[in-house]
Amino acid sequence: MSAEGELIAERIAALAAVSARPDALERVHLSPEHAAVNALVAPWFTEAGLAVRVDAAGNLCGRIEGRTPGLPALLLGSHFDTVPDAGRYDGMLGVLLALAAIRRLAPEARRLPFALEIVALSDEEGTRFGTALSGSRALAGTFDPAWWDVRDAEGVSYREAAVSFGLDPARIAEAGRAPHELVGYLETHIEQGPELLDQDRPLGVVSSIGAATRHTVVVTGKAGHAGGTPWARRRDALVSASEMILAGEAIAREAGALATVGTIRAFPGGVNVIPGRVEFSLDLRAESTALRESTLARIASAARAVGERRRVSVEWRENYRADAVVCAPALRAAVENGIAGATGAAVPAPIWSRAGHDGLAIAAITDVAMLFVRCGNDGISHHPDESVLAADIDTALDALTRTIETLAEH
Ligand code: HGY
Ligand code: MN
Ligand code: MN
Ligand code: MN
Repeated sequence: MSAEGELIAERIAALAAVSARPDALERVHLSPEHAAVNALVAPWFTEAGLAVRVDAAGNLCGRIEGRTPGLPALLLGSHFDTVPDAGRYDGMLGVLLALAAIRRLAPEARRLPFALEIVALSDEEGTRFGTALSGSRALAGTFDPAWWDVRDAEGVSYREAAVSFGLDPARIAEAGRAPHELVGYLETHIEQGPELLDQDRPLGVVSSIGAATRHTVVVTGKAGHAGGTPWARRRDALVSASEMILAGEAIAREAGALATVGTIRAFPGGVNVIPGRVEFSLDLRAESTALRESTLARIASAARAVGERRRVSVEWRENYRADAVVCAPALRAAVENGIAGATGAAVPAPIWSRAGHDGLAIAAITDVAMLFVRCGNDGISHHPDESVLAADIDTALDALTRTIETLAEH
């Protein structure tokens, strides 16, 4: 592993140590850990030659000028926040690879036809408030003001968290970037799946970032005594929800989409009480927006049919929606050139990203592209066993640097 690779590994360990929990990696938007990570990394940005700032949304930003001051920037980066019990590479590796590439190119930045910017985005996951991509949405100028009043599990509102983080909610628009300020957004990210591992490839190019939607589904029946209520009189919200969830999985499998129920809560929650109400989350993804929509409609129809048969009501609350984003051909070609140069091999067929990424939001203001890094450990992610191969970090840095140089030549 190169000295740069070693430094990235050390910095991954330092970032992973900043967690809200002693037993697992967990770092959420506008938390003390988010502030601690921004404070930890800002000197790394400065040391690489970047002018550093925290934007009005709490994103850590850096910029180094190109051949003349004020040129549009190639934006690099990824996110710092995590899911609960996270791995240590999702998001963080992309920020550190972008930083290492900029550090390599800084001495010759004066010949680049664009500025280089890096952004360490927060709230890509939406773990704390359910407001996924809010950091990149602020950068894209599409921040949803309704988010200010969303509360976390402790009852703290996004607005209160922002103020205690030192932000002024009234100035969120200042985080917005205009299209003419950017030449593109290039994110390096672990694949979060087994495709590259199965193909025995260290790196991959992304064709598109898949469409996704997240809902809270509320099933309402009638609570009652677990013994005294005869079968014919039961309106059991949990059994009904279970039937809906299984139907949804079957529909998604058949459609080639991906459906996940990550959380479920049953009320009132007594072991000898028939659940009168259930709330479960549904995360649905597909390669295209059309397939996501048609699959969602089929799942909703199946849930309605179960509700009618079991005499329970079904309410859908959408929390998040992102239409599929096709990576820009010119940026994608530069990534393919970077991969070919770094690996000395033909570039593997592009992969559509099953995972969502900040490019879904940033595509609103500029072209996006992604460089994928192979995951080890059967491709597992959003889990402490998430891993990458040490050699792949070096190869990814080489490919990312070459990608930027390819863009500089055109
Ligand atoms: O959920 C996702 O796909 C991403 O990891 N936030
Ligand atoms: Mn993630
Ligand atoms: Mn991620
Ligand atoms: Mn991402």
